[in-house]
Amino acid sequence: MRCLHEFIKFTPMKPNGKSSRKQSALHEQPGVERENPVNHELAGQLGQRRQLPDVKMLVRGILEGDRAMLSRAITVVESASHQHFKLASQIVSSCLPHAGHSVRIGITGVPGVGKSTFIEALGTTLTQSGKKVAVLAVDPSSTISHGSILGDKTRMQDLVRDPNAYIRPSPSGETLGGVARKTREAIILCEAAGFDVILIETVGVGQSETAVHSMTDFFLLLKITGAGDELQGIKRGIMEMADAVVINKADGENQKRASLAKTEFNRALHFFPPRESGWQPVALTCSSVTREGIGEVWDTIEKYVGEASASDYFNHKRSEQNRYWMLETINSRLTSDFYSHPGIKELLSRATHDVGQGKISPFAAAQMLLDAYLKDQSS
Ligand SMILES: Nc1nc2c(ncn2[C@@H]2O[C@H](COP(=O)(O)OP(=O)(O)O)[C@@H](O)[C@H]2O)c(=O)[nH]1
Ligand SMILES: [Mg+2]
Repeated sequence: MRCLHEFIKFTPMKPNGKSSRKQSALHEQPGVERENPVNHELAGQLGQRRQLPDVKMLVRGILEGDRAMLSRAITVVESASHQHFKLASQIVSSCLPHAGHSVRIGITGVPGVGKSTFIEALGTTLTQSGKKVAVLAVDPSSTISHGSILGDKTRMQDLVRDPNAYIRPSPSGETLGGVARKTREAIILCEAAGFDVILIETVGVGQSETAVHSMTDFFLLLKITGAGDELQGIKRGIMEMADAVVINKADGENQKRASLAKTEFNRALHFFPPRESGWQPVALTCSSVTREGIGEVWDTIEKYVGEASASDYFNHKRSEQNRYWMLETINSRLTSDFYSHPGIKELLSRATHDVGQGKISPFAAAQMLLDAYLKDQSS
């Protein structure tokens, strides 16, 4: 195989002297313990079982609704290990024919708006009516905090103990693309395990809302009332994605303001172009504490599902999402392959410097890097 350097005239960078781990003021002192961005709980679960789990056994367990098996399978799906990659793909493929029979609901809103409390309220309302509810999360910020938005399970005390509910925190130590793909696969496994409603919580960080929107049937934006300027500061894109805006904490003294905000949102939602689905997004109020209005939120979701199923938009949207995720997977795989290529890493660092210095145009540099990569792939 020919080396990348043969294709590009860049002089290779001087190798860094590996042995020169000089002590300097900047050098990290020994004894400082860094938190590892690996989900210890999951790593532990996998570590305890040196042997790879049996796909047939896991799939059988999932189809029987065995949560322990479901958890183990999701752990495999979330694993970054190469060994598990093939296994994960086999599990997902085996579950796929049994998946799809749920309502997938995305829930977004700024931290503190009451997402977890709302999920507890909606989730328990649903399980009381005999539904099986799974709660998943897409939280790119957990990469930084090493935690998870669902770490606050204290807000979901009833749901955590509910035999008809399953709560899975967001995989940590991952990019948004990684988290999103894994969550999408977890949805399939939960559906195969017989969950009727999948609630996916996310915070408005980066592109996480777009990612969750592209894997759900119904997208719900949670809001609280402020100083009467509720519409200010909301990203237009989020309003365009929302199938419902739910003003939470409509209790006590807040009730009146919440109802005013509802009117304001309903008016604003009418100004957006009609949806492909034909659905007119609505604003509602609720209190996740007193649970007033929670039933109406569910009625709205059911109404949407009924209308979208009747017009076949429901299936159409899911097919579109599948296509999107296929392309997204290709894009992310190609991008990560390109950037993690050892030869490219070195050339890229050189090119970045030269482009910065104006020695070469950005387009010419990009072209050279891509040519080098593609030539290396075909040789
Ligand atoms: N009064 C009132 N407080 C609420 C309501 N929903 C959530 N909260 C409170 O708001 C705070 C943040 O809630 P949490 O569910 O953790 O928000 P998240 O960060 O969006 O998940 C907590 O103190 C909750 O008790 C509600 O409907 N009414
Ligand atoms: Mg929360």
